[in-house]
Amino acid sequence: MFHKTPDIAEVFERFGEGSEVVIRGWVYRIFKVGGKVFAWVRDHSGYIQVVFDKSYVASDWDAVEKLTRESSVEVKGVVRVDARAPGGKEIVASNLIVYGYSPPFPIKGGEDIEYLLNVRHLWLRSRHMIALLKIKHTAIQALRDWLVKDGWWETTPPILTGSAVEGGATLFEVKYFDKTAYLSQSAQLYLEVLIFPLNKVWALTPSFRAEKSRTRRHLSEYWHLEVEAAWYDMEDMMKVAEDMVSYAVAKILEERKEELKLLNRDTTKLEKALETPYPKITYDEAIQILQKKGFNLKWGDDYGADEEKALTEEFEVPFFVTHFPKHIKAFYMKEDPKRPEVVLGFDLLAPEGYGEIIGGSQREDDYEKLYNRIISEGLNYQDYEWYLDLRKYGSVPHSGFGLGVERLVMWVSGIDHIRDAIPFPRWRGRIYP
Ligand code: NSS
Repeated sequence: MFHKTPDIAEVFERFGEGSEVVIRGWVYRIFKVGGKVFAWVRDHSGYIQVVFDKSYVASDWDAVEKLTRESSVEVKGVVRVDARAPGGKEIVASNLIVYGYSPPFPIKGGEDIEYLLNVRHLWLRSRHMIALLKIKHTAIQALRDWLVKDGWWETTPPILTGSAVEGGATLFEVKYFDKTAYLSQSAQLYLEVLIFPLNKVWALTPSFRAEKSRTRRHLSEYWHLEVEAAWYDMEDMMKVAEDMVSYAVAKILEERKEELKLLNRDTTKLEKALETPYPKITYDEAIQILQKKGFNLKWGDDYGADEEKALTEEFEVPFFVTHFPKHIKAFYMKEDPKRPEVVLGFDLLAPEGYGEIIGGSQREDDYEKLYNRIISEGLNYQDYEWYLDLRKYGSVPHSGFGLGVERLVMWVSGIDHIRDAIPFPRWRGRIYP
């Protein structure tokens, strides 16, 4: 039944005065002036004004009069160039087919966030959400393009897992037949396995974190792009991170101009992220900066969103924080041979208050050291036997990182909450729709 009709954007691009077109979409706005009915019809590509004039419309006029917002329609008509129409063109309709009328739409404008979350399945049709969905598409495509061009293998690690990567506190348990399994927090350990057959690997998967508190930047389910490579040290991996991020920002600036404009994004700020390398500070320096700014922190303390926000005031571009104290970081991070109290770990923080978008490290590749870390963290050694095997059979220096796709989208789009960087946000208390 599908016959191809032009996208609405194509009507603006390819169809001149007098050409006949058929378009399909949803009524976005409707108003009646002097016996005529004006409907703005939208599809994924944009919207166009359709003019229904009784004397031109061959189909039932009643169908036109009954049109409502969000009715799904097919319109046949003739293109007319008219400066008064949005975008400079309109369609003078000769025929209308209504696929589905819509009762009064539950979103009229001005509703609060809680309400909009409950009608999320309908709110996703808004121009705001369409812009964000498209920016995310372009972000993912750009990241993938970069990796493919640079020779990385895409892989498919599992979501149902037997052990924690990022600590037990945020694990979601699942009943797995007569056992307990967990939803993946990170594909990292599996990607570490896959570098032995494939050298340089990546995966884009959902990751799950049972975050207890609601914040602007935490979801309980998010999209995680993770990379892992044999023979790469921490510096090599930081270069991958900055090249990938700056490439994605460039693509979004180039291909999503309209959407960034609709979101009122100040793109001059974003353009600064095109230039690499990004600045690097150590954890020690970060602590000094924070102390000067009046934070009550000492060396060895972990820090959170407020501190990260304060650090971002020092930079106009994304920047790295490196060499964290061992005890605040995950068991798999390699200890710095020059300074055993710190690890070869890094975060990439986005400017303008956004904070961490990437977390990564060089991995501990020494069997004994890793074994001891697993034991001293109180982890169950049996759960990680297979992981330790990687340090037994041809261990190799290697590194990797994880990028939170919604964190990237949030920053690039300039939105103040992560919820609109994902169509169906989940956090504690919310699993609808
Ligand atoms: O916990 S991370 O910092 N690191 C890892 O999971 C590593 N195992 C990744 C790796 O090296 N392969 O998470 C990585 C990123 C982090 O920088 C955020 O951008 C994002 O994942 N992240 C989140 N996004 C949204 N919501 C939540 N709750 C969240 N947690 C992490």
